[in-house]
Amino acid sequence: MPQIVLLTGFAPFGGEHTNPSWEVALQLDGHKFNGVAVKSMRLPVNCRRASQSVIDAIARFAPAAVVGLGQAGGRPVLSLEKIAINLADPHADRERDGGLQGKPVIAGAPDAYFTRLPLPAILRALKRHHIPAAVSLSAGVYVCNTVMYSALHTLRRRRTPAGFIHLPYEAAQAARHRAVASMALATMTAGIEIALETIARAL
Ligand code: PCA
Repeated sequence: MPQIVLLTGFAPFGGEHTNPSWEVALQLDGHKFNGVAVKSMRLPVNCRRASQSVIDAIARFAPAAVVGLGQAGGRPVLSLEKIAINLADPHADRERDGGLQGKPVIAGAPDAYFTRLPLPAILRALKRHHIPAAVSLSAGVYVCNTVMYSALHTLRRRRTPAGFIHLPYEAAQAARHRAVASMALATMTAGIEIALETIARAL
């Protein structure tokens, strides 16, 4: 079986008509990086179901790497997530104090995992190509963090590279909000291609 990298994106949520994470993942589906083919998958915006989908996909495809993408509306740059925590609040998108009602993503599992993506190399490559990006120390407590945590926990013994990158709103979304950060979809797609190239080279 050829090696694959599992690339996940999400359905639209919070009143949006699109989610840049799925737009980008869909564009890259089937692309090959260093002989590793991208398998893109759209996840529901639901902690329990998204977590189960990722765990099932890892069992089914035995990917060489897992890269999750998600929308972080309002963030100005590509956010390379450093940490996933064992806390999920299914209402975090609607509540100002998201996290207070949180429950473990996986009961009895460790409090947190660090990403296993080569963030310094990815950040260097993105900067070289003039794509705005930064390391982020919180993926939140909602579905994105849940997916990142589930992948890292599932793959903990295999040491498979896995991690998560949050994307800003795409420009067309931001046009419907008032003064909010955004990025062109083409720039985000180019950034994720560079990240995948860097990950595939390190496999
Ligand atoms: N972003 C949300 C969930 C789905 C998405 O694209 C998050 O940051 O958790």
